[in-house]
This record gives sequence, structure tokens and C-alpha cells, in this order.
Amino acid sequence: MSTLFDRAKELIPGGVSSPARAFGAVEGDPIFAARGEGAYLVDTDGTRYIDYVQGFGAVILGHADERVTHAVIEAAGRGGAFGLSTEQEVRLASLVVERVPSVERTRFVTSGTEASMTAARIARAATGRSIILKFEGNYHGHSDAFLVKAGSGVATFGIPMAAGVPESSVADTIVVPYNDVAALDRAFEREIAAVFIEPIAANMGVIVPERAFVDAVASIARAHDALCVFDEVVTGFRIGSGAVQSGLGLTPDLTMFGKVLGGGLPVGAVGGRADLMELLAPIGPVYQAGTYAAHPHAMAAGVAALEALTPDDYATLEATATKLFEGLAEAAKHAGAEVTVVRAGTFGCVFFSADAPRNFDDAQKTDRAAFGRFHRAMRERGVLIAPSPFEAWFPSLAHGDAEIEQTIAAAREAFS
Ligand code: KE4
Repeated sequence: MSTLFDRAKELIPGGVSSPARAFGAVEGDPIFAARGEGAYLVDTDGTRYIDYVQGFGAVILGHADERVTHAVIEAAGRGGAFGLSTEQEVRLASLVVERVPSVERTRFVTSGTEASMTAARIARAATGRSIILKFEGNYHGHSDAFLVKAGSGVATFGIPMAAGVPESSVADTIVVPYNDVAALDRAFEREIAAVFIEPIAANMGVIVPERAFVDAVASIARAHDALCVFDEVVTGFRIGSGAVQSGLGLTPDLTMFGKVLGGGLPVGAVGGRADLMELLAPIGPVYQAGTYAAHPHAMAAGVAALEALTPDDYATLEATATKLFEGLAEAAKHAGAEVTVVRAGTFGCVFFSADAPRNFDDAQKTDRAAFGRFHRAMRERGVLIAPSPFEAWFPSLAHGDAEIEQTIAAAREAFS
């Protein structure tokens, strides 16, 4: 009997619309979501999981939160794309500007990928330079210039990371190891337009960089008149009501947002200094556009999510994360598993390695087969995490003690 996955594979490459949803890195076939209910996800076979994927971090209140759902239904009743600005768009922009001091202006797009494309274009126009510097293991979406991996040398020009990316598209991208100030410094022998960094890395598993490294990114960029761009697509409004930068006392020139900002609907944003942002069309010479930019339903969902999130909610989410990640570390120790649990405020991950990775090379050396077995064992015990060792666990405000306790009990067995 052909399964939904079989049918999907006949119509959609790999049966998925994003490779991040394929289960290639873990055992078994991908599951298909039927519906989400708070901390839970029900698949098309009717199996219920405690869900830590939560839309790869786009969902923070829990699936189908009635405040977000109601806002989207209400917006939908007023129509879909208008090809015009809306009041909710202005409302959401005001929330971003209010909560992230470095942002004086923001522009909405429909994905983090578009946010990084736009940020790179602004940076190149503002500096008159072409080179973009990114860190190995940081992910800024799938536009050509960012689909690059480290070249042969430590701070050399990148080479295409995927087929179909011509050398020319990455000829102006330099890739440097994360957490490596010396390599960063060396890279600045060249004239650089902008440095892009995930201030907490969430795409090679979760790596909290050394404070000195993040400070160095900001100061070295500034010393060389390059823009400092924080990719806060994952961390923005996730680790607190604002962004990581505020807690670090840093003021990047541009910041990218996404995920939580859209309350689970398609959104991306780039924000920052007014003089930089006003380079954007229609007032400036840098082009960016989009049929669905600031889509009214996504704006309504984003406003509902951000307005629902109070400082107490973030304290609650921190407490939930403490119970979860400390419980996972205890479970691993109890099972004698060689595991390092990394926690970054309200999210984190489980590495199958004796120590916490400091960079992408370290992350690559973790035991991926063990992760695959763990993922399956957790699935069999009703707990769903992202199907890759290079993703994060996102507890939501809907994850209560019962869900955390069940997760830890499952992990105790799965680790052993
Ligand atoms: P999107 O284009 O997927 O909206 O955002 C790209 C992006 C940019 N910056 C960071 C730090 C990101 O994590 C992402 C996207 N995250 C991945 C999961 N870690 C998206 C999952 C997917 O592509 O399906």
C-alpha cells in the first residue's frame, strides 16, 4: 500500500519541500504533520509527539495558540495579499524598533534567506565593497552568496557548498572558522563589506560562542569600516523580548529577523541604522521587493505572538529549558552515554560527543549515527526533535512539567 510519503516522492523531490524535513540523517521515513496542539504534534498516522521542532523555532507559544490563530482568522476574513501596506505591518515594525535598540528602521520580507540577501546588498552599497565574510557552520539561508563552505586555507575565499552555485557567486564570500579571532583578524587583510554572524549558532547544533569572539567581530568590523550584521533569525524574540545583541551590549549595523517574528507564518526582516536602511528602494538605490513582503496574515500572526509574549513568559520559558536540558544531561549521565547537552537560555541541543563543540569542525565530529539511533528511539517514545544533529530543541510556552518529565523519561531509555 503506497504511503503518503510514497505519493509525495512522486510529486515533490524527496517528498519534502525543505531538505531539513527529510529524515536522511536519522533512521526511518519523514513523518507528515496532521496538526499541532500546543507542545504536541499529531502526524498523519494519528501518532502524537511532544514536539521540539516547533517549526524550527518559528513557534514559541506552542502550536495553534488561540491568540495567533484568532488573529490570522480575523486577518484572513479581511482578505489576503493586497499589494499595499497595512496597519498591522506598521504595528509589527514598531514592536521590532521598540524591542531592539539597534534597529531604527526595518523592512519585512518573507524569509530569513531574503533578509540576508537584502542585508548583503545594503552592505555592499553602503561600503562600495563586495566581500562578505561569514563563519563556517553559520546558516543565513540559501541565496547563492551564502551557500559556500570554507576554502582550502583558513580564511580564504569560499567554494560552492551546493551544486548549481557558480564559483562567481561565492568569489566574494570569505568563510572563517567560528570562535576564531585570529582567523577573523587575518581575513581583514582584504576590504570587506560586512561580517555576518549568528550571535548564538543554531545551525551546527547550538554553540554559544566565547564572548571575546562576538566582541571581536563587532570591533574588528568597525575598525575596518565593515558592517557588522547579526543574524538573529533564530535568536530574535526567542531568548528574550528583544535580541541577543542587547544582552551583549552590542549594536550591530544591521540585524536579520525571522521565525518568532512571524508567529509561525512566513516572515523575514532586516533592520538597523536609518542611514543604512534608507538606502533601500523606493528612497534609496538598493533594490528589494516582494509580492508577499509583510503579508497581512503574517503581520497579524507576528503582532499577536509578540504582544502575547510578556517578560514573565520568557522567565517561564527559561525555567522550562532549565528543567529540560538539566534533565537531559542527568539522563545521559545516568545511562553512561557520551553526550554533551548545550543550553542557550530558552533553547539548546544534545551533542553525541564528550565535549561541547566550539566550531563546525567539532560539530562534524560528533557521533551522527548515535544521534540517528537516539532520534528514532525518542520518536518511538513519543518525542519528536529535528531530524539532524545540527538543529536545536525548541521548548515552547506550551511545554509543561508533564511534557518535560515524559521527555526526560524517554531520553533516559533512549540514551541507554
Ligand atoms: P529561512 O529562509 O529558512 O526563513 O531562514 C533562513 C535562516 C537564516 N538564518 C538562520 C540563523 C536560520 O536558522 C535560518 C533558517 N533555519 C533553518 C533551520 N535551522 C530553516 C529550516 C529549513 O530550511 O527548513
